[in-house]
Amino acid sequence: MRKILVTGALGQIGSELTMYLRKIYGSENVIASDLRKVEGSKVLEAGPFESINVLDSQQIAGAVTKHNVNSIVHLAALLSATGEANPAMAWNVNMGGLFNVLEIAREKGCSVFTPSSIAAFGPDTPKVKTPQDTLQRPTTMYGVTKVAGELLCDYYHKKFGVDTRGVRFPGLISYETLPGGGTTDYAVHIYYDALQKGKYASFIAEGTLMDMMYMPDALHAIASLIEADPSKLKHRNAFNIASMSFAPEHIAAEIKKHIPEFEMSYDVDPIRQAIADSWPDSLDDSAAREEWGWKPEYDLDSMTVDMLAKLREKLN
Ligand code: NAD
Ligand code: AKB
Repeated sequence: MRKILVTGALGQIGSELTMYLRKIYGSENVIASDLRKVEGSKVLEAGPFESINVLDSQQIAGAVTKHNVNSIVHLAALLSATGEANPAMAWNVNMGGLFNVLEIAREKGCSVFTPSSIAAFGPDTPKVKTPQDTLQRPTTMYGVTKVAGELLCDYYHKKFGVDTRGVRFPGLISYETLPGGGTTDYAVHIYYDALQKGKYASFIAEGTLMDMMYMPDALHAIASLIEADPSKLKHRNAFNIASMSFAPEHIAAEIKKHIPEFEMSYDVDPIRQAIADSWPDSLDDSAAREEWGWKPEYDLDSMTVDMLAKLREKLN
């Protein structure tokens, strides 16, 4: 039986993934952990929780031993915009945390899943249908830590036999927990503002294509890859996965179909725009489809219907 420790479990992905994994493996078998506590979080109420700073390897090792953990889902990290505002901290948290997790996994025989990102690519990478194996020269500190993290995970697999796996997530869109300081956050904020204010000023410019994904597909991807047959995996860290690619005007037009009075304007943030401009427009996810059967369910149309319905319930 899998006993999973989730780091960064109160963030955008972790707050949903922890509950999703608890449904699959049982509440007592999925231990949530984070640096902070979020009042009223379902994650804290519905199962075990440990306060863990991933920069403190003893805290991680203590929880692994205490709960007989054999699988670590490592989510604690700083995202792109926060990382550009504080590059030294992004390096420390993203690389230091991952290194600690991998060392403990090696010592205690745990498997590790950790997400990479479309941020692992840079301006020199082919922009359209970005291949699985291609040039990776990112120009953000976040991207640098993601490429280095992919390499480090592959190293621990090849050198020490640690079962490391990961995906390159696009921007994730969800209604449960707000995103934590990324460049793709506009595609979440727009739904909140459409419902609450009837208008939204996008910090990303018209025409800027980026890959995006609805959270249910992201959760399904993680659960599928964790259980994928290792003999079928030619790649490990990390798989391109994709479901939709759009620019701000496309998501605005989709929202307008449901809220005709919705108006979008632009108030472009040069820092986040430069980050977005350095990332691919769309990824080629054929390796994930071939090696572990990746297949998304949602497109922009079906995601928008579901997001608006779920957010209406939440905000009322
Ligand atoms: P988030 O910012 O929403 O959550 C991160 C969590 O980590 C927070 O709850 C924070 O308190 C915690 N944390 C930060 N520093 C910590 C530390 N030192 N010790 C322990 N916990 C700490 O991030 P997220 O969106 O849930 O992202 C999780 C992972 O997925 C990250 O590796 C991120 O790069 C990756 N990812 C996310 C997206 C996305 O769109 N959300 C896309 C691509 C990749
Ligand atoms: C960010 O914008 O930083 C994240 C990501 C794509 O990694 N959402």
